[in-house]
Amino acid sequence: MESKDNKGLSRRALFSATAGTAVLAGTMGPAALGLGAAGLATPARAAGADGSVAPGKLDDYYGFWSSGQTGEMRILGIPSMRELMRVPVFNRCSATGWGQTNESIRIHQRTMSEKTKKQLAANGKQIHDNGDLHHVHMSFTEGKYDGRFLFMNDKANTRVARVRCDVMKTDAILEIPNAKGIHGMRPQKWPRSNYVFCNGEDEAPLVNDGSTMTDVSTYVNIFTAVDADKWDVAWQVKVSGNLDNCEADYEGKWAFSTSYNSEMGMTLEEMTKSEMDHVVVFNLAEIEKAIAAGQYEEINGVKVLDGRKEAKSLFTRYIPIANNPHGCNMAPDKKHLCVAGKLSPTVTVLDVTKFDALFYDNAEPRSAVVAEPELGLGPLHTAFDGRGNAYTSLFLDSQVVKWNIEEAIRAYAGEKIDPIKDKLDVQYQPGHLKTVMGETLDAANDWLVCLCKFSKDRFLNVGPLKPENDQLIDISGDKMVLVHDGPNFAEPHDAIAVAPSILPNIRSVWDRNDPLWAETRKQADADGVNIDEWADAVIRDGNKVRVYMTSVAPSFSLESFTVKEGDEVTVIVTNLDEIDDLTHGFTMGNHGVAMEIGPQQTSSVTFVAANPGVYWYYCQWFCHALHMEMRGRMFVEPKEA
Ligand code: K7E
Ligand code: CUA
Ligand code: CA
Repeated sequence: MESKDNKGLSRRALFSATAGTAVLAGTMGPAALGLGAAGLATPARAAGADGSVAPGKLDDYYGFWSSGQTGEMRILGIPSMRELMRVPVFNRCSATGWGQTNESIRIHQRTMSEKTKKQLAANGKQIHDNGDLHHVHMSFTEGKYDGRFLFMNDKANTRVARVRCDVMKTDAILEIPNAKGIHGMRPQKWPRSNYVFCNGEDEAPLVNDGSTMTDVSTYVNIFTAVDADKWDVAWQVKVSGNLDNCEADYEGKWAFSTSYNSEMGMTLEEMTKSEMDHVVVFNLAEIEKAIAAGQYEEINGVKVLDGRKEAKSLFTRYIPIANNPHGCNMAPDKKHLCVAGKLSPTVTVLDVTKFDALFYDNAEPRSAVVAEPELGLGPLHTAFDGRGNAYTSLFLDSQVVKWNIEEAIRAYAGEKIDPIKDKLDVQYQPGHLKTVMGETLDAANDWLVCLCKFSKDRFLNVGPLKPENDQLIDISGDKMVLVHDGPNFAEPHDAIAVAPSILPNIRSVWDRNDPLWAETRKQADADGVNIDEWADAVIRDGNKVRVYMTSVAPSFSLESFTVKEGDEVTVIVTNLDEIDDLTHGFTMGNHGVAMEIGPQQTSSVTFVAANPGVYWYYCQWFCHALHMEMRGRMFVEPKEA
């Protein structure tokens, strides 16, 4: 192993000369702007009246966007709506190697079931590299965002994931057993996010072994509570009907889910047959009591309770709601749950302080309804400001309607009063909408983002597949004012907006001992390679070869290495640069291999070298004036005949 340090030479020789090379070298990151890791405190309001943010100015808020069927999380600035970062989660990322590096594959596989492994292996794959990421929510402490984690669901492959806010990288994925199609997902709000609640949307036989499709009486839907710290399933509850969106309260007593298929129908006609569907209320204390007392059935290693109607348990109550309801959103008044009707023009307001009576006094389920304003066609989701107002998206009317919760309650009680304050046309057909911090006790009164499923005519035509449209609405005054259109690729599904003061500890450089590559480090230790300094090593272990190299701009510590045809090659790269934004990459030419190595990060990737010859590897993240020269050769020797 040789040891050298070319850091001083390269930086003096190539960075100091002109500002031009500094830009090329990527030093115009946060460091150059005078913002260290702790430099992102709440800025003085940056935006102009129209939401514009001048060049060089920072946004007032972080926006965390789910991307639907793209499977990643995105970070936008609010109000500029500039896209700041993409965080791969359930997708395969060409730039970062997410879904290909050993570190990311371990995260994918840690909770993978044998069935999934078999399915993947049959298709020559190690992981699911697609996902349908509908919802992203931050962890809470006492009803407020705490800046620790972001949680998100994968409807496509029945998973949830966790992103660590200090580095904005996915650090855990959980495949949920028994349930099918995780859709609604919410972290607990009080006392903190000990649980992440997950709705299984799709009905299936609980023992899904191919014995029947037609006997629908064997079909069940499952509500799951994930232990957010241990990243395991805490418990599950079987329910009647399916589960769509979910929400948590501000007292730590309840979780709620909407169901559009109380009919347990298998066709569209059957699923929309009833006038009424329902909201399920989950009683957390009763569920935890039964789990602690061992009154559960164990299915696929998970503790499962029966909360179906016929079980007449204290785990659940079913509140009838018209008609194929969708969003359920808890107001920051800690008291009111707003359930959007979708096929009904109403939002049903439930007073959660009346829920004890449903469980313990046999109260009529609809006795918890305190308002049901008629708002317009296709209500999907509701957001809140800090002044008692609610904002509901109307999918069919293509509008946002602003209404006052207290006035809706008074109107329901018989007073002649119109709770609707304003309606605004949006373009077009909105799904989710979010106010700043609006799903917390810190709900703000400045901006609303409305995530429209269609952008019809708002942008240049780009072919049969069109962008969708995130619209920014100023809600500071009495009237809502549309200030910005933001085209977005599939799909601006849901979003949250978070003040930078919640996230003071975002790192700019990795900790060398980050747990994300602990296993890789263990292997390096076993191989006697010190990956914390300029080093290289080629370790042969049968037909497995581990190639260690470090990098300092603009060099890899290995200019070439040799393996044999058919070897399984693992390349482990450690980026020793300590400078903000100095990310290197490793791409192996003609091998479908590429990964990101951030400053002080270790990444590794494994592939089989199937064809003899010379192959160049190179750094694919622009890092230096000599970035193009940051490359080396792999020689694959032919197998001896
Ligand atoms: Cu409304 Cu998947 Cu959030 Cu769609 S759910 S809109
Ligand atoms: Cu290192 Cu580009
Ligand atoms: Ca229905």
